[in-house]
Amino acid sequence: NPKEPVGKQINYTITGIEAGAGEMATTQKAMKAYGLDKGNWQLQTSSTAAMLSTLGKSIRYKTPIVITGWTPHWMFTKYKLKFLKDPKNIYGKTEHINTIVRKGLKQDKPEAYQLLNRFNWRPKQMSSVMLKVNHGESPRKAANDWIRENRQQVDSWTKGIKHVHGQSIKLTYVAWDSEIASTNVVANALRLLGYKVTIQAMELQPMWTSIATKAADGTVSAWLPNTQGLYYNDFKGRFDDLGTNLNGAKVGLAVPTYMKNVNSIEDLK
Ligand code: PBE
Repeated sequence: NPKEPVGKQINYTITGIEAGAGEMATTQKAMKAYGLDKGNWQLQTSSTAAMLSTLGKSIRYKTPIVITGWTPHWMFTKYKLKFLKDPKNIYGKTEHINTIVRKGLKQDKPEAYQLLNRFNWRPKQMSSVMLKVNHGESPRKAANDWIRENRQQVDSWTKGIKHVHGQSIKLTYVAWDSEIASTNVVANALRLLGYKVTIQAMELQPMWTSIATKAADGTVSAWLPNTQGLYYNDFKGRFDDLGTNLNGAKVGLAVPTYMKNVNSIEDLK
């Protein structure tokens, strides 16, 4: 019944993603801050794929839905979505994605370290790789195509770095579209230097652990300062932060634009 309050229409449910995602922790915090925890609101844990499929169905039938959204992601190009205003600034205005490597990498694999240190690109570029993968291209091929089309930029990452011959290196990531794109691009750039690269997808907590315990060499997947801030602080001192590889990411609750009366998280109460 479209005349009912939006909460009632959607069973007071925020459609979430994987339990371990940084955004899920931030959303729990937001629900407290906005008093949604005291009503009957709940954050539904599922998977990104399930969230996107539920979102797709809602859009098809123009029914209301509140999701944990983020960008860069094709959900914002494929669908007309808006982030809900967050006057208490729980999610932060923008996020950046950092490159995090294990202690000792600089000494052990200085060539890889240097490339990882230089790697950076822009949201539009990340989106273009994501879109190709979403249209069915293999991540490795989409990354290679992007590298071929952006040779100058990639050269600026590899310039002057000595080639290695089959040294191995391992990157870890979580299989979100953004991270599939960035990890494959960096993996292929490392391959240009002669590295034998392994990329391994895992959940977020094991990903941070893999760097801290030196089971992996690095990741380009750290959404900060808010989204994965908990992990960053927990593992502080057990990794090297090589700084930002992408600026202008954003995380927050999002709804389809046809939900005209819902513009702020406060409108959910
Ligand atoms: N995300 C997408 C991740 C980072 C990339 C926002 C779902 C998270 O840690 O929540």
